[in-house]
Amino acid sequence: MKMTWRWYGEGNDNITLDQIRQIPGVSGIVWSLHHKTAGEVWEENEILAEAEQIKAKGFSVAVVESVNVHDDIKIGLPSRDHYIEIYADTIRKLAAVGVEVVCYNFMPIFDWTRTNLYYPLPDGSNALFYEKASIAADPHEMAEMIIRGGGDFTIPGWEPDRLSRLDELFAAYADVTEEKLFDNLVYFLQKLMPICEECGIKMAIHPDDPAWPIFGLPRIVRSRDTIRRLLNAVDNPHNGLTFCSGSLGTNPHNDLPAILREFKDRIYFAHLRNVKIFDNGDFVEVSHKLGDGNVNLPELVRVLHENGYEGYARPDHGRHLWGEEARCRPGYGLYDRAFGVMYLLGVWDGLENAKRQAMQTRGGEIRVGAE
Ligand code: DNO
Repeated sequence: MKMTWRWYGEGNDNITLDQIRQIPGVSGIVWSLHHKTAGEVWEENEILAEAEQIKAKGFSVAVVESVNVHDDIKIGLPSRDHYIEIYADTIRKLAAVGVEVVCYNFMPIFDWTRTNLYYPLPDGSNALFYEKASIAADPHEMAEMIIRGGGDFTIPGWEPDRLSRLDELFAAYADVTEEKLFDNLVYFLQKLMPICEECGIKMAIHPDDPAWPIFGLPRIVRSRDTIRRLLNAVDNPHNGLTFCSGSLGTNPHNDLPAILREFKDRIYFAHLRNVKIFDNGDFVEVSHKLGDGNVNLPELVRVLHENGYEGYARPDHGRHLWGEEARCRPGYGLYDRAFGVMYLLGVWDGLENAKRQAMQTRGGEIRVGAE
């Protein structure tokens, strides 16, 4: 398992690469050109400049999160082929600087959705929260809340310019059923696969967050069955998954260890975090520690270890600690994510030690047996 850290780029993140270097075990930066809107061309020199800056601090640039997919592709409009060509062009350019995995999502209009970005936790910290009842309300209101909550930073998937066209977008998606959205995703992936094969990029779709339809919009990557359907429909190793315990874990019926086992050969990136689900289905993001939420992270790390996981992982979101919410991106503060890294690597290192010891013991037994 290669540990990574999501960084939004110089001037676009309150955390610096020098700070990240001091978190033990982080070998890669998960990056993107965050100023690009979906469907925009990524220029070679921009990609190179970002990658060079990250590499100069000793990090790998192997994972990009995200290259956003244009709505015309998701809706299935005739213009989609044009946008798929642009996407393919970006993929080729990314491969040239050492990118191996592209994390993306296929959620209509919104990316991850929360109703409160600073929900107070009993320990005095605060975190992202989702309240089912307030989602029934006007999406405009929620969009404004999230944009406001981002403070000086724009939040990927919640860019003000896209959201000013919210009504237009909802109208465009009016006929996009779950089936249509699925077919459009398959169409997109089938077009991309030859390019991915040629340049070695793995596409790793991010599950829908939360793992159910919202505002009447379909969501199609939300459970073991829906993931299986997608991976089978485009049965190519370059069509893979970002396993996100925080997204899939919002639905307590999702058996996370079973998902890790079943798709072990197609998981290239893992977002490992915890959520606490309330009795009414609302949920809040909590620390990585066992017992603080509903996700059993030590068990997930154990299954990854048992799978021989060699892909990338990151601690994903964290709570905002010690007042850092005044300056950090919602969900992307420094402290809780750094704790997350150490927690996850602690479990992993323990498993590695146990494996080594077991091998030594077995080696001893074999020697003794041979005497
Ligand atoms: C949330 C992230 C998602 C993810 C996208 C991938 O913090 O995990 O926004 O980056 O869904 O396209």
